[in-house]
Amino acid sequence: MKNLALILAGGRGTRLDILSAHRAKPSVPFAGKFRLIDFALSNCVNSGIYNVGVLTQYLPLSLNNHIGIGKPWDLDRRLGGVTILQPFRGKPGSTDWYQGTAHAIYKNIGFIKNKAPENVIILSGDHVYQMDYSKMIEYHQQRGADLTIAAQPVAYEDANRFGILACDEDNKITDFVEKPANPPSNLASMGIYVFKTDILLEVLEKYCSEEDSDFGHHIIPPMIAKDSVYLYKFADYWKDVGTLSSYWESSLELTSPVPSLNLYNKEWRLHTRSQEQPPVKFGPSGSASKSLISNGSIINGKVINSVISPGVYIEEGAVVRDSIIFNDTIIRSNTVIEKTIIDKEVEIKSDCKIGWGEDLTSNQAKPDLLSSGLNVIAKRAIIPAGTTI
Ligand code: ADQ
Ligand code: ADP
Repeated sequence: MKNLALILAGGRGTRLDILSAHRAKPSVPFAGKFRLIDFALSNCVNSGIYNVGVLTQYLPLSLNNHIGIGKPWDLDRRLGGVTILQPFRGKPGSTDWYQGTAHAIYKNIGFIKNKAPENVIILSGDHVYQMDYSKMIEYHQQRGADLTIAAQPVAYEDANRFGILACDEDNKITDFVEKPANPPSNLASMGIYVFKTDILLEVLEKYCSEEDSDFGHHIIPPMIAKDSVYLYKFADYWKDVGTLSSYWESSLELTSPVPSLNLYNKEWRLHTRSQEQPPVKFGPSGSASKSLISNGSIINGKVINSVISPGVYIEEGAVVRDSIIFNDTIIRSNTVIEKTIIDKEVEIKSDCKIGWGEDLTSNQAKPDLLSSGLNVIAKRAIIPAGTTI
């Protein structure tokens, strides 16, 4: 076999707050009918990589249900298949639990050896982008690289949440520092790695311990000194939706006339598991503008600049603006929702005003949670009639 993709889908997405409180971050819904991991899985099949392992750890139930045997992505073992790789025993803190990204791969050396690929491509399950991995692999092989890292410039103010690298004129990486407090540049690793398989196995054996081991801290820096590590520049749209505000912004960006991410590209389809649902239905006073509305929804109120998942019901007189609503949520009559993310199966009763309460924008105590000015309502919450939040 030529290439094996391993998708890291286990980290705890704490900065996505209550959206990832009961599900792993890669299974957080996105763009109405998709989940974050659909991007990595679809990129794999669209790049001709049909052998995929998904490494799970934290709250894998929702993710396991979603991936199943991989049929929506054509990964149902006709050409290869998707394998869900779980830690062997399930208690946080036990030695079987994956300790870090490299440790998670290290624990699956047997799986890699068994598949015997030429290259292993390591991906994150929570990034939003469309990328042809086959081009990166081709580049990696042309260079004869041991490791190739995809990278692109990020906003300077965000650079401290990424691995930052430097390279020579030949694109050989000369320096790498994981999440530096004072980033020397804004050229960020996308956390997408192509390894020559024998080198990967060698460095895992050498640098991984039973302690926390991850690529950014323990594998890449020593490799740069010794092995041939190359940079692959990726210029197209890519987002690590690490915070609630970046999640909200990248979701609503999809409602703009020509978004940077094209979900309608027939050459690069985004696949997902979805239920059969009837068409979207608008009542006599129902309307939607600049919005994504998913199947199975009934809109009797007004939706403006919002993303609506399948099965949402919005009653007459209700207004939803600049918001994201997940599956099967009900918004009762005359309720007004602004700048709010509402999880699944929530019911907001009549005459509520959500997003109208006290402005916590200036609260810096929990900057990721409160300074965004966003409201988030947890799965299955019921908000009583007349509430203002
Ligand atoms: P982060 O994304 O912050 O930075 P990390 O939290 O280690 O790095 O997670 C990488 C991915 O692996 C995430 O998708 C996470 O959910 C998953 N993951 C983490 N631990 C795991 C485990 N034990 N088992 C399975 N999956 C696990 C990384 C790089 C940076 C780079 C950014 C780009 O370390 O150098 O800049 O990605 O987003
Ligand atoms: P999400 O909110 O991300 O969509 P899901 O509904 O996909 O989450 O994930 C929860 C799934 O797990 C549901 O199919 C639910 O029926 C199932 N589930 C939840 N809790 C349990 C449980 N304790 N035992 C078995 N299945 C469960």
